[in-house]
Parts: sequence; C-alpha cells; structure tokens
Amino acid sequence: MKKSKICNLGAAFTLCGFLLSCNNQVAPPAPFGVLPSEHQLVWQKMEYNMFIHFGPNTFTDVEWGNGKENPKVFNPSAVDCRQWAAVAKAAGMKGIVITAKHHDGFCLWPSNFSTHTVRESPWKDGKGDLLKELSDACKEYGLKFGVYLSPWDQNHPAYGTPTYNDIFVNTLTEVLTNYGEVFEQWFDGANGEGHGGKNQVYDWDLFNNTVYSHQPQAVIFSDVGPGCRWVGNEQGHVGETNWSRLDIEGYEPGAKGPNPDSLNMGNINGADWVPAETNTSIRPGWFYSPSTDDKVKSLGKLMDIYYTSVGRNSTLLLNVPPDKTGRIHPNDSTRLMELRRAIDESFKDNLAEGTLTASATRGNSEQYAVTNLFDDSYDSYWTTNDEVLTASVELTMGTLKTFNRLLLQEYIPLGQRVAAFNVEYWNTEKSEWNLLTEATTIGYKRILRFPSVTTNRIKINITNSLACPILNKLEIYNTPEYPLGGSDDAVYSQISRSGWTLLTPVMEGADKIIDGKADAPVTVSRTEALLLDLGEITELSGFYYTPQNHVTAANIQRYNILSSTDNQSWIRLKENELFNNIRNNPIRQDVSFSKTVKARYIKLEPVELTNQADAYAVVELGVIKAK
Ligand code: FUL
Repeated sequence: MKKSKICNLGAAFTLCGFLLSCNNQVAPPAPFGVLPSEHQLVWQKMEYNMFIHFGPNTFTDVEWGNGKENPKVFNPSAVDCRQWAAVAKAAGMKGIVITAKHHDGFCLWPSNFSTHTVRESPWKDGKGDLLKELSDACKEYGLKFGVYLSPWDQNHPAYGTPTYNDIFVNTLTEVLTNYGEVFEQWFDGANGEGHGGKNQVYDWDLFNNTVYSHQPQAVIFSDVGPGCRWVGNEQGHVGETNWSRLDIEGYEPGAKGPNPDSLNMGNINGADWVPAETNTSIRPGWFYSPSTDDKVKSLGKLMDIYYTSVGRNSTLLLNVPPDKTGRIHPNDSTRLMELRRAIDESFKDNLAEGTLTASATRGNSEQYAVTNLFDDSYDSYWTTNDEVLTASVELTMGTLKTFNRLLLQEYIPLGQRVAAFNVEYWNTEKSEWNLLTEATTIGYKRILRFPSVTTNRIKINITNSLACPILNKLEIYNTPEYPLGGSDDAVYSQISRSGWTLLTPVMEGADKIIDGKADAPVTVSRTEALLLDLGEITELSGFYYTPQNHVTAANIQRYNILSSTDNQSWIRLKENELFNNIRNNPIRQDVSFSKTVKARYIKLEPVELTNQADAYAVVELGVIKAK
C-alpha cells in the first residue's frame, strides 16, 4: 500500500480509534509495562562477552581464596592482556568483564584502600596495574570494559564494620574513575557463605549510586540488577520462558535474592526491567587450574549454551580464565575459535525469502507492514491494532527449503509482550498445516531449534500476547548439529570400581553412590557419613564428591575426610573444609590431598549443608588414584 493511500484512509483510521500524528502516520503502539533504558538496550545488543577470573586463586589452584594468601603468590610470568582482547575479539565477543577483586580481597590494581594488591606482589616489581593493561587492550581492540568487584572481602580488616561500606565505595570509585568507560559493573552477592565468620550488611543503594554517579551508562549486574540479573545457575541456561521483567522490591543481591525460578524465568508482570545475563565458565571452575586443561567444554556444549542463553533472550558472559603465565591457554582459545566458526557457519545463510503476509497489520499501514521483519533496520517492525492480541505471520517461499532453526525478535523498546506462540509448516505431501514447534516468550532474540523440515511455507501463530505483538525480525537457518560430547558419565566410567563397597549408609539404593553414573541423587541423613571400602589398600591423591545439580538442593558444603587402612584407626586428611561455591555451582568437586595417602577406607563426613535440611544429596563419591 502506497503512503498516499494511507493519507486517504485517515478518516477511517480515526473512526477505528487510531491517533493520527500531524504527518498522517498511524501512531505506534503505546509502550507496554516497564521498558529497557537506552543503556540496557545497547548492552542487550552486545549479546556475547568474555568473563575473566584471574588473581591469587589462579596460582593457589582454588576456587575461593580465604584472604590470607601471601600477595607474593600473584606472580604471572607473561601477563598479556592484549592476547585476552585479541582472543575475545576473534571469538566475536563485544566486551570483557574482569574480577578486579574476588572474595579474597586481592586487588588487581594498586588500590589506595588496601594493602593486599598487585603493588604488594612481585609481578612487575609491584609496579603493575592489571586494570590499566586490560582497559588499554580493550580500547585497542574495540571492546568494552567491565568490572567485577566482590563486596565480600576476606582480607580487609574493616570487613564486618560499617566503615567497610565506605571503603568499598572508595575502591569502587577507583576502578570507575581511572580506566575509562565501564559498560558493566558486576556485583557478586556472595556474603561470607559457609564461613560463619564476619558478616557485613552491605549498603547496596550507596554502591549502586556510586556506580551511576561515575558511569551512568554502566549496567549493574546482581541477583536483582538493577541493570541485569543472574539466571539462578552458573551452568549456562536461562529459562525457556524468560521475561526481562522482574520484581526486585524487597529483595537484595545474594541469599536475600528472588527465588531461583524467578531469576531463571523473570516475572511476567515484573515491575522492573532486569534482563538476564547467563554467566558460565568454559571450564568446570571459574579460575584456571591445570587439572581442567582437558575439561574445557566441548564445542557441542558451548553451542548448546549459546542457544540456551543468547537464543533465549539473554546475553552470554562466558568465562575464560587465564593461566599462571597470564595468558589464555591454547585449549580455551582454540575452542573459542571453533565456537566462533560454528556460530558463523550456523547463521551465515538466512533462508527466509519470499512473500510475508500477516493476519492483521496495525491500521493497515505500510509503516507496520510484515515485510519489516525482513529489513535490516532494528527500529522498523510489524505490529497490530491495540486490541489484536493473537495474530499469525505467514511466509511463502519461492522454493522448498530445508531448515532446523527459526530466529525471532521482539521490538523490546516498546516492552516485552509475547507470552505464547507456535510454528506450523506446510506439509507438502499431505497439503495441510502441521505443528513444528511451540514456545512461550520471545524477547530481544529467540532462536528455536527443531528437527529439519522441508517446506515452502511456515506460519507463526501468536496465541497469547500481553499487548499487541511487535516483531522486528524473522529468519530461518539450516545449521549443522554439534554433538554435546564428553558427558560426566564418560569421565566416571573410566575409573575402575571393581572391589568397591559402600559400607555406610546402609540403605536400599545406596550403591548408586559408587556406580559411576552421574544420574539421580541418593538422599542420606545429615548425621550419616559416606564410608567407602576400596577392597584393597590403594595409593590415593584425592577424592571427588558429586552433589545434586541444583541451586536449591541440600548438598554437603562443609566436610571432613578421613582415611584408614583397617577401618579402625583413622587419619583426618581434611577437617572442616569447604566445597567452595558449591551452592551456586553444584558440580563435581575434585579435592586433592596435600600428599598421597595409602588407604583402603575413605570416609566423607558432612559438617554443614547448603541449606537447613535433615538430609543431603549425593550423586557420586569416588577417589582419585595417585599416578
Ligand atoms: C560466584 C563466585 O562465588 C564465584 O567464585 C564466581 O566468581 C562466580 C562468577 O560468582 O558468586
């Protein structure tokens, strides 16, 4: 329809209740619900960023330090932030967020408000400043720079007193005023978990206001944003249903945050715009460990994570921890390049072409025509009249196409609206429409996966929208499938268990704890230890415990581990130890003993669980034999 015709139809539109602006265009839909800020929109469009965990833990090979580390342990031989930036750029990432200060309190810049910093380390004779090097490298490579700062600080003497909040603000101010623009401020909600020591009441309003006063464009990450939110797990998947709205009133980052389901799926009617950021690591842990050089996630797993994050209306913050030299290990950088190639390969040929029609178009106006789904402008879209909450878009292509992905985008500057839709394809043999797939939310970007189909027609039926739907992109692709590869089961099954017996707990099904299959958890009373008989005296270098893989599970958090050759006299190998970060990242925990031990019996005693339950969950218990 030509623009002139639209003018002639003006009177009819007015009758239909449409507002005409002075140049006789049909007024756009009113915004629905809370909206993204300009900065949140810029951030959302970045899609894929790098997370860097680097600090004393890199050298002590732990996930959580305790703040008592000698700063001299931080001594990378060849830190190369330009290499990190080059890898991120080549990987297709748009920004880098670095752990400027993790829970051990060590500052990667020479802070004036701490004596536990790079200045006290031998690196560059105490004259180095990692934030300077990384922010410079980001500028050079056209990447944005972001900062992770843990309020939980196990080193600072003022921690646990009100003064600490001011000190934290001072450190925050240093990182926000000395290194140029910061696109994301990452606040970790962890607050002394499992340590039973000092507790600090954080002044979150003060922290957030400090960020905005120095870096108004920064998107603040935490369990409750306000810029973007944690997705309730560290394993790379946001909900299939994912609203960018969330109710944050009355919640705080950390243990007082919204429940994991809300974090994972958002709230359909949430009062605040707090979009999801899926953060996960390319390795099992957040910090580099030589023991995980062979455990870098497979290409298939990373591709899957891409679909369960970017493909579900989230950004992806993928952690790539530099090694002890201060460079990204080749196993990680090679995998990232493979991932980049796979993403490019998957999405290089948009097969959607032909004629688009819609069951309804706002004011029958060309301005909102369904053909807008095909153009490259982010701000042009298809929409319907205000009262039309269900609608279909149909694509008829010139030839038969084979494809297995559908990409849709909602125009989120006017709010997130679509709550349910399905996709049908034209079955050319039977001459009928058949269901291809169905889903709930779309949001900024949704990529649906389904088995390959060959057809020349598809139809997207929006069956539930909270306000008139507004879509701005429709694409289809035929992508390779990348097998997930190396499951936990494969790792466990390499360990010989012949002759093993679980002596306690004595209960039906307890054997599953040592069957080498990382499947359903066994529930054990919290007063009971796990006692494993290896059948013969064996030289051991460590043990592993696999908890239930859910953030709300009751897993062992603090433990004792004992060994014996005769099941009578015991050596206490670890006393009151913590499985670091097990609450948020409940994955297999490999623990090395300080020296090898000869033992036939191994006993794992629970001391504290991740929640107040009467029983704990265990998927697997096993030992690591000395080589
Ligand atoms: C968690 C921390 O406890 C982990 O060590 C890691 O930094 C992760 C990204 O956030 O809360």
